[in-house]
Amino acid sequence: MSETSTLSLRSQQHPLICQLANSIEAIWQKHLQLSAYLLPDDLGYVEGKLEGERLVIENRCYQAPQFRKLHLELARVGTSLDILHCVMFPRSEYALPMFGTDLVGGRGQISAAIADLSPLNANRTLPENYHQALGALPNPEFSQPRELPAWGDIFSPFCLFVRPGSVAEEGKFLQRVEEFLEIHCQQAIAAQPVSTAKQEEILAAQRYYCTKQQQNDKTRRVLEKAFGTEWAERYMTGVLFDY
Ligand code: BLA
Repeated sequence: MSETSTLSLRSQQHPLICQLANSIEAIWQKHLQLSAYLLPDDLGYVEGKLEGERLVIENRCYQAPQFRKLHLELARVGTSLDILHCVMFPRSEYALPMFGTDLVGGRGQISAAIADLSPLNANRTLPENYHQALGALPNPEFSQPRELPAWGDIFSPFCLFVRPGSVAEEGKFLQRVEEFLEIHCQQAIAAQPVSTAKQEEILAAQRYYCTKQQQNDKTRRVLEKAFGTEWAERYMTGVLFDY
């Protein structure tokens, strides 16, 4: 996907989506040694129809020494639904959590804003240094917290899931996600490779995380309506949450 058209979709989306997309890329570029990551076939840019409305998906994908895949996706359905999706998949050599964020909104309102650093180990707890760093952050209040779905046992106690109630709350959400990303990139570049036994555990935890995310019916439904069942399955298991 060319730089200009990704930037143009971003600039048409909800301001929080545009701001978060810019922040994610800036923080990645500041800390990580990015290189290209090739998506399967031509899934970088896709268009489909959802109930007569155009669904456009634009992907930015990189890799880095500590991450097998850094995925930032922007999507727009007609003029009514805007989506930002981002996941940082660590390489199994590093005992790092999985950063993920999803913003879903439309017609001027973000309905779902979620961000987490999700544990990737057998007992599903964050490494101690993450616990300390995240616990030391200011923890702002939000007027409309949201309930995690049943498959959400993958998320950490630091998971933030809200419907931002004002521009001020959108700003607070953005700031907290930026803090998560700063901590995560700093921890990642300081991380040392782990034993092969530990790598097996990390891989199993990454599979568990992806299997759970694949159970998100709300995401699946949007993709199925626009592109059909088979395509949606291939996209959810091969692009959004591959392992
Ligand atoms: C919710 N995700 C949603 C919703 C939609 C999508 C339409 C419902 C919004 C709402 O309830 O207000 C759709 N999300 C998409 C689509 C894509 C996408 C089509 O990313 C991609 C093309 N989802 C993630 C990641 C996380 C995540 C990385 O992709 C978390 C780290 C979470 N999305 C997530 C959760 C919900 C959600 C927890 C709420 C699900 C529910 O309430 O059942």
